[in-house]
Amino acid sequence: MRRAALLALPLTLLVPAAAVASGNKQVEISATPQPVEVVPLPCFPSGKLTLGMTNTGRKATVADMRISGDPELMLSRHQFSSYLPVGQLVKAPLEVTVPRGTAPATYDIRLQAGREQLTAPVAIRPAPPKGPGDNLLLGEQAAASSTHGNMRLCGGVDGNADSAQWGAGGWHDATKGVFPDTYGVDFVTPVSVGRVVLHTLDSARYPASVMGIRDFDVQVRTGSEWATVGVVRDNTQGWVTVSFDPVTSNAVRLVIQDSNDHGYSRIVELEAYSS
Ligand SMILES: [Ca+2]
Repeated sequence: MRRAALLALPLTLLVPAAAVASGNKQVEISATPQPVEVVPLPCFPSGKLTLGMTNTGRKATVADMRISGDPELMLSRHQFSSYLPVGQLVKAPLEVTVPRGTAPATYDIRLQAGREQLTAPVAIRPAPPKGPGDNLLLGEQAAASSTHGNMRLCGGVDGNADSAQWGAGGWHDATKGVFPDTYGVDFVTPVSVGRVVLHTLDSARYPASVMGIRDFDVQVRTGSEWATVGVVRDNTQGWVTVSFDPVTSNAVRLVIQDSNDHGYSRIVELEAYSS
């Protein structure tokens, strides 16, 4: 009888002991910023959240964070697992997107690691206006012939035209020394386009006359047919405006024929307007 009782005792202690460890907040979880803001456009820079786990216990551990959200939210990950040294914040990115047209509202992301829980709010903001005088390309789905691995396809339509932030806010192709390259936007519904503005790379270190786009054609698409509405050659400027008779188009693009270094086609920002 006594031996049986001794055997049973450690087994019954084991399960509560494991639960108590997480209940004692051995792992703290965090999410910044709060709220995270999301604009319901495919290339608009928004919805970037940083998740964190901190081991507040006395021993290193492995933790799993489960990530879920309201059904309107599309999350780039649903789990964050990591080895956690004592006292060290371990971070992971979470991207949140919502379908085009999602109405402004606040939704929730739920984070759970052990018994620790955190609710992070997501604020859906209005999409930027696309009326007369507004940049029709801002945040819309970009399309390119190729995109270099260090760059983002969306970098040329993210609203950031600052050449000093070229690495984070620009685009260039992946085919060094090979032209043409194309970059543009497919519209969800046809719009009238009469002016295109190119911001090519033009910084103190990388002036447009050395690294910028030199030769390019502006094309608009009607149905499935592309038409060239502007031609620029021997450009050395960072900011080039091409105006033409407005065309109701379902897409606009640059066909880049050469750059001043004959290497890459570098776009900091591409804009289009109705007139
Ligand atoms: Ca940009």
